[in-house]
Amino acid sequence: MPPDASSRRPEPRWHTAYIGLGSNLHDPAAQLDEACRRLALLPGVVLTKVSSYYATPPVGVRDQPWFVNAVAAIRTTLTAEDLLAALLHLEAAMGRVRTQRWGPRLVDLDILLYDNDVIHTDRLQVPHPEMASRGFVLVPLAEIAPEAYHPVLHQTIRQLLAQLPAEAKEAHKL
Ligand code: A4P
Ligand code: MG
Repeated sequence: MPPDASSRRPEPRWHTAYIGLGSNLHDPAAQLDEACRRLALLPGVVLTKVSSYYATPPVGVRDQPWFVNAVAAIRTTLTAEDLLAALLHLEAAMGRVRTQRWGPRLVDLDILLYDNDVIHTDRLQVPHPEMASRGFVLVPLAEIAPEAYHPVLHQTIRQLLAQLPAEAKEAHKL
């Protein structure tokens, strides 16, 4: 019997998300290569774009090596919560051990934007609360998605980057 419309599974909904990637230990650029490779293999995730890699001075804890940062654009059928769980799993699989907050890290994957959603739960805040003040996020994000929209500040990434003080924008393309 042919399946009628009512018995078909609903089509999965596709969402657009931007993931911030950072590393400052053990060949950071190679860590980002590996993180992107693994991101593209996640079920329900299509990696659509990756920015250039940028060398950036450490923000927060200053006494640590420079970072390499990038931003990836994905299309995904995962909910934001499931995407976070997948990213935390990916970080752990790559050997990240959480020590000091804002301290050195093998790989850090943050959900910057998820559609135009605003999410505040115990585990997840989207848009990422610090993104608008961070050149290491806005510079690579503006490279691949200048017209992406910040649903809390109601500005595009291009506008947010234009307002950032010059000293917060230091980022050198690798
Ligand atoms: N969490 C909440 N919202 C999110 C989100 N949107 N995306 C929760 C990802 N995670 C989110 O994260 C702690 C918890 O945050 C997660 O378990 C999740 O439930 P974490 O990665 O273990 O902690 P962390 O990274 O040490 O702290 P935090 O506050 O996330 O640090 P940031 O903001 O990631 O900053 N300087 C340069 N130049 N480049 C960098 O990449 N990164 C940091 C870390 C500091 N300085 C840097 C850089
Ligand atoms: Mg993080």
